[in-house]
Amino acid sequence: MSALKLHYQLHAIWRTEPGWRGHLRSVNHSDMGKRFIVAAFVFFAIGGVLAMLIRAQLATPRSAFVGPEVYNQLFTMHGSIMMFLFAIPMFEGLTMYLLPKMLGSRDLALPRLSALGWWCYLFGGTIIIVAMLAGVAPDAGWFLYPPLSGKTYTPGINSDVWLLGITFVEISAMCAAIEITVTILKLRAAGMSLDKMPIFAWYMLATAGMMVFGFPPLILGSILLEVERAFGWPFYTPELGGSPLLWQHLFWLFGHPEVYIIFLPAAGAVSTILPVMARTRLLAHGAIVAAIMALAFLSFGLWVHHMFTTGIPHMALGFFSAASALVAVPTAVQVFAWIGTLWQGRPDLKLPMLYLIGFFIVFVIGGLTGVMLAMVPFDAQAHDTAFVTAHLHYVLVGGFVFPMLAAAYYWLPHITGRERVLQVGEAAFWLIFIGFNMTFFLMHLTGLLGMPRRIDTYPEEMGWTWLNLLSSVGAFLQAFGFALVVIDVLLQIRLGRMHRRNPWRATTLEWAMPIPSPTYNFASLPVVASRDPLADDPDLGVALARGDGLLANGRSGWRETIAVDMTSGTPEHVAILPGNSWWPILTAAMLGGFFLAMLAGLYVVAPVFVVAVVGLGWCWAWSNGIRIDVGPVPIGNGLSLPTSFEAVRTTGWWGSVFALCASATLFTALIFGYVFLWTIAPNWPPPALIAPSLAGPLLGVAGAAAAVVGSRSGRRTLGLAGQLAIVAAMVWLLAAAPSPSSHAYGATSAMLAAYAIFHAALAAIMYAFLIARARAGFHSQARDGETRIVRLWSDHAAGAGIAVIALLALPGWLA
Ligand SMILES: [Cu+2]
Repeated sequence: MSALKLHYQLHAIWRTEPGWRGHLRSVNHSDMGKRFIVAAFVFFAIGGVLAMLIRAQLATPRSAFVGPEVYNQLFTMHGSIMMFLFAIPMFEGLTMYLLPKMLGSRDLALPRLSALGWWCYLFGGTIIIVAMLAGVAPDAGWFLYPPLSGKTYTPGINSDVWLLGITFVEISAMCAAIEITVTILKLRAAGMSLDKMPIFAWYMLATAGMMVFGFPPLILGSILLEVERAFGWPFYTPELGGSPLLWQHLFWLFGHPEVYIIFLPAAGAVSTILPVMARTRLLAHGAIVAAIMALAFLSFGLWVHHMFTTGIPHMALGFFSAASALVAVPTAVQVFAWIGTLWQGRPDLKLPMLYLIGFFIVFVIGGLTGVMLAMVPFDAQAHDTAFVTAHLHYVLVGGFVFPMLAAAYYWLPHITGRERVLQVGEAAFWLIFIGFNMTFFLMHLTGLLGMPRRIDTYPEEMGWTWLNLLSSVGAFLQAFGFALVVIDVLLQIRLGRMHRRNPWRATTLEWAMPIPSPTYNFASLPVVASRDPLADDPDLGVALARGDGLLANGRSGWRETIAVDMTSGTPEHVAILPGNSWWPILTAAMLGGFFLAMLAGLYVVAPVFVVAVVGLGWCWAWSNGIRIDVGPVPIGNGLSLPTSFEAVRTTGWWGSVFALCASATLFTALIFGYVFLWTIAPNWPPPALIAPSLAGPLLGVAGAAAAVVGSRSGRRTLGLAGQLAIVAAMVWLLAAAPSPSSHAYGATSAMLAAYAIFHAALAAIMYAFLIARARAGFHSQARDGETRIVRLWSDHAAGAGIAVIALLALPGWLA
């Protein structure tokens, strides 16, 4: 087959339809990646305008530019937008675009999930921005501490906008986390064992893993606070057995890992770009991988350093202070490896390199002030002052924005297929670099002089006037710099000369394709033998386009790519990926309807949207699968592999594993909340404990046993009945419980039961689905992937049911 004929065949299979239809239905990873990047940049610009308004207000003492109400909304929205609508989606976008290309795959593992994530992000972000324009933006600070964010002090819908809007957006973060993890583990080039994987993939594996375990505590905390605000369940109200400190724990259980969730992808870009700029290989690859894993692990043990001043025990202070200082070690390992890489290479001062130098300087200063704040006595002085604001910006702008600008200039030729024109980017760099340091270096001093963060104005006697004015001037310099970056990028897109392949002479696979890239990435898939495939064979891209690699065909109109064994990279099966679809956008729209109904207080309408989501999910799942056995198919090189229809562990199975990991983390955080309130909160134990008769718990245990047996013996009806029995047992337990609004005990008990009911009901629906699918001929001896997936969900629901029964019934029985 000629290269051109192959191109036409693959293009017909992978293309995005023209016009609006294509926009709404596309699931292609390059489309999704570019959309995330553009939208995240738009939100960045909005957040930046808010920052300019903040600096305008603070430029002079006793300023009346904006009033305190507006000011509260400004800083809350600036922080929330930059964290949730800019930073995370920006690296998600970059990763979605790059990852399959770097790994030698044709798409992400679960393309429709990334499309769902995209629409949830777009709709959720829009809700938040519209609320801001309507003047009801969140105004309790980006970490939304109760009681300030509770009903008493924020009676309007401001906090609800945050809780519901951000949770909606978090769905996209969870989709991305699962998507990225499964893609890295399963959809790599043949021969790409873990040790031959590009360093960027290691960073993203750690990041996505951290998201799976880091986001659920925040999602739980938000659900609890929203339920408290909507229905008066007192999770955070001390008079009724709650505690506002529970929110701080749940928030920072997410919030500290979040810093590394943002930093690690940026560091991944640094580790990828730096060796190319220095014309050498990355030094100490193994040590960096170890440092990444250490950071991912350690960052979950640090959250209490955000709470040093809340009166926690001395032992805990010592432990968390030491742990906070300890993260400097793996960070330093990376910094020294980067310095060593520069040392052994011959660095080229191209524009991405300039931004990397900016990153080094700013990020190292941020790290050093971090070590200062890890010391409890210093933190007690600097807590809630502008010093902390300065530290945070050095870490996040240094550790994220500078590397992302380097990444933008490095990979832009890949996206546009064009060269830069003029030298606008260099001027932009100097404006941003000087402006940034002017704004935030001085803010350290303002903070040490005692200026608290988040105050809307100050009298001139405090002596903060000049520092604040200079900070504001610096902020406007930065804004000009970012405007120039936009102009530079637009010039490149409009006027740049077309590039040939691989302009930087890089060695990773994303450059082994024509640029801009075709929708299917590789006309045939590479077999790799080292970490630098393009160093081994600089003409690899041409060979792949000719069809010399694997899967050089357009079989059955299927979107095919190779799935490998996780560790060795040996080809395992041919993953058949789903094509363009209406289901993601429709599901996201119904989810949006649910969140809007909650926001409007239409609690009767909200369940209608839940039913719609379940119905759409059913149709979505129904649209997959096949009714005949196809057996192994040839992939080239004389090899044959089964398709994912007949594979043992599909990407869908792995996706379910990680989705359940996230859910189990949420469940663990909920149990933590239950135990935390029981032991720490005032007004415990509650007036009365649940003391059910034996029948309810026995019914639940019997149901769990039936579910486990049913899923293993292929008796789907037994599994279905078992799950329904768990639901019934939970209702039985709740009937014996005190009212949820009377005491935090009743409220947490009801939440635990709700978790078990949710999972048991979901598993029951899945069994019903399996029964219908088997009747319709989608299952056979070989094609039982769906049964395996349902077994995972069913086992989890059974386990959660038994855990909840123990947690609710035992205290009453033992008392
Ligand atoms: Cu922290």
